[in-house]
Amino acid sequence: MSDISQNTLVLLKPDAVQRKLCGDIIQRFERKGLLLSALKLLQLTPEMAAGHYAEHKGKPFYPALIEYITSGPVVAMVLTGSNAVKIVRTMMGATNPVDALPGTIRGDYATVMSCNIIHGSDSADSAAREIAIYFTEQEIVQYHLEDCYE
Ligand code: RTP
Ligand code: MG
Repeated sequence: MSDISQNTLVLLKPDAVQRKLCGDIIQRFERKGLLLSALKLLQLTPEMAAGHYAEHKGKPFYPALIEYITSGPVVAMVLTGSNAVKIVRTMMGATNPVDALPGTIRGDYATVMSCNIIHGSDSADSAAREIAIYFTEQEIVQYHLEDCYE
């Protein structure tokens, strides 16, 4: 697997904000070694939610998914690092929290698929598409760690 740095889009879903889990989840990613390149709290419009979840339009769970993701503010961030897409997906755990292992974010904090705490891009192509929904190019700050903090 390539060591080339990637960006990935993470959303802390409305239940993460309501349950005050944002700091804890961000800390997990920082401790892992991923860099925060962009961060904001926002309320998704139905249009933004439909763009984000376009691949699921028409599926039985789609209306509930849009209602859930627009039910309150979310925290959106761009995380950067080697293999960031795969690393974030591994740290998130399985989509259905019933199958998510302890130690993963969904495994530790969620019980049902309809409120599963976190979204992470599932590929580099998805990441590029999703990042553009939430952030302008100017809002993404690419930087290097000073030698003493590497
Ligand atoms: P996400 O996009 O939110 O990061 O989740 P994911 O990749 O792990 O799962 P995905 O298949 O993309 O599904 C998006 C969200 O839709 C809900 N879902 N419900 N059968 C169902 O009832 C069902 N399948 C998916 C989940 O909330 C999932 O996170
Ligand atoms: Mg997905």
